[in-house]
Amino acid sequence: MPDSTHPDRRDFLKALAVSAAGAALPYSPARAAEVADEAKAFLDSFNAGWLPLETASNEANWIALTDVTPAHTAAQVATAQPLNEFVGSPQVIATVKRLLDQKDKLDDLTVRQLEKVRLRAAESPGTAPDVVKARIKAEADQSSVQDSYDYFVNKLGQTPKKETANGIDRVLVESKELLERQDYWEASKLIGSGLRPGLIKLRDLRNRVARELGYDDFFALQVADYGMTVPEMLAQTDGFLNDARPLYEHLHTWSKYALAERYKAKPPKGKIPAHWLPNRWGQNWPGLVSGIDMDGPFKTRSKEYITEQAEAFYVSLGFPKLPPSFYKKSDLYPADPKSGRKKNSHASAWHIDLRQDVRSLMSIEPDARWFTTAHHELGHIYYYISYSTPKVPYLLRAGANRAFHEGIGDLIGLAAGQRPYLKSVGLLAPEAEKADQVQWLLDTALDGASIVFLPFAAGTMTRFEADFYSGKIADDRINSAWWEHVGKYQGIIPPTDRPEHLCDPATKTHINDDPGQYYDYAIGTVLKFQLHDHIAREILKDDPRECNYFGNKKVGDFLKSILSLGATRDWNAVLKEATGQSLTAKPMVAYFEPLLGWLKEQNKGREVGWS
Ligand code: X8Z
Ligand code: ZN
Repeated sequence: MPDSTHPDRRDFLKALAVSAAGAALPYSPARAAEVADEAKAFLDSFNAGWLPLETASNEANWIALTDVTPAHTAAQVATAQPLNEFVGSPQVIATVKRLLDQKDKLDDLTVRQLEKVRLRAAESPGTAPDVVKARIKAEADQSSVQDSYDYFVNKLGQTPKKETANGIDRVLVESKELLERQDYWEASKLIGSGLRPGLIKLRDLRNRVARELGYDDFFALQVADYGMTVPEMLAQTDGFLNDARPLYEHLHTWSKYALAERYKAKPPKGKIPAHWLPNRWGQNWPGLVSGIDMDGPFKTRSKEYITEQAEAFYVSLGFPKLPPSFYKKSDLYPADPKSGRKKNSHASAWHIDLRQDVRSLMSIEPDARWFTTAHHELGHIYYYISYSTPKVPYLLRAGANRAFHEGIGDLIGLAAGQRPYLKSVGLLAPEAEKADQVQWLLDTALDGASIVFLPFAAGTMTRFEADFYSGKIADDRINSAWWEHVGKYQGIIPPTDRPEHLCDPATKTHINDDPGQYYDYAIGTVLKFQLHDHIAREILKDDPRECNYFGNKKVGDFLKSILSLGATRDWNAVLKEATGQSLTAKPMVAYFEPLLGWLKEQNKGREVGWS
């Protein structure tokens, strides 16, 4: 196992200690070339020390999430410790600061790398070693509690029934019985109370870490990766919410009536009860449009088909086939219940060595949701592959920003969800083929990363985490603050009281193990429609609502031109050069324009909204 006392790394830290003090490399403003040389030498040695530690830590994390055991969690902690000591060493912090203070003497690529080192150091500042150590342990413990959790459904008068996350999700999509729905919804929330103490502890440790290098709080540190402040980020996400609000309110009202019919119940006044909706958090509402059954065609497909067909889409655009190691090393299917193995149930993509070792963790079953998710994950994987070239320094092997990383796979998911393509591969049921375009748009607006998703991503999640880390939410108000956000942004209420010990926000994976970053998905959603609009109109010369990327190498070249840059360029510039525009929700709103008119007609005489 690598550790920071390895002789090479010791030398590196010693040399830095001297240079940070300014003794070994005296600085004179006139000697810009010397500053550049020093920066280069620093980055070379940093990479040499960091990469093996990063790779070992990624590998240990992978094992800990795909096979949750106390030994694997302990190994995860043991491997993260030397990595964090190295990247956050006080000498690294001092040297990076001194070099960035002279950034006018450095080229853009060097500055960008140094900024990444600074952000990475800020996650584990060696100036507060005990806090960093405590954080590593608390992060690993929280993940292990989450990932080893067994869901149980409690039905009145019956012994509790063990259920998988996939099983709960299926009932929430398919069941028409409100009592059963409530049992399953409540089962999905039972995990929260056990995660509450760990989450509070993590909030405090994450904040203490972030404040060490001068960030207001942990949320501000995460936002800093965009080169933005928290108020700037919130202004941006609020802007998306405003743009989507009229359509969301109409979808909310329409869905309320459609669901009431489905459950043979009266449409509720105002907000929608959470257990009525076909997703644990109400983040997407699939399966509401009659005549559009997206799951049907998958009933005759194998689970292997899902990833292979997603790969085929990328390959048709000119991307390479996935390396054989992807299939060998990934963990794509639910764990065999007989094996007793526990694994994280959320999908993720991994770049283990920042070179060719790419993997995905999923629990694929052959259905529409996993089909979309597989396209999303392969978007991350093809991003990794595209920027793993000598042109992109290891420190910049990342998305133009994190939202680009999230948006690319969703873009291909949106393309693979267009009817001409689905028909060509036999995934379009005859009834869905005949459906009006407006019905198809309705399904798209309700499902996936789209209109219904934005109030959750840009509203509930983003605002809750901003408030949680800034200290606006007292410890005895966590659950009530969560539901205030859900009510305000999504127009959803819990079926019954949700007392404080329950901790419903902790039922969302990202709150525990991907914190302070959910706006990535909101921005990724907006970006997806912007890129899609450009591809359809400018490259395919086709209608954005009924087009087909499959097999189009020009589309592939366009995407590769973005992906292969990694984080070597400013994301605003990349977007502007690619689409001619800064980030804007206009193409998304325009995409659904025919739907808004139709919904207004449908909702005539109904009270729209929930305030
Ligand atoms: O977490 C994900 C991906 C992995 S990055 C599956 N998504 C968000 C979620 O599930 O909440 C994709 C859409 C939003
Ligand atoms: Zn993702």
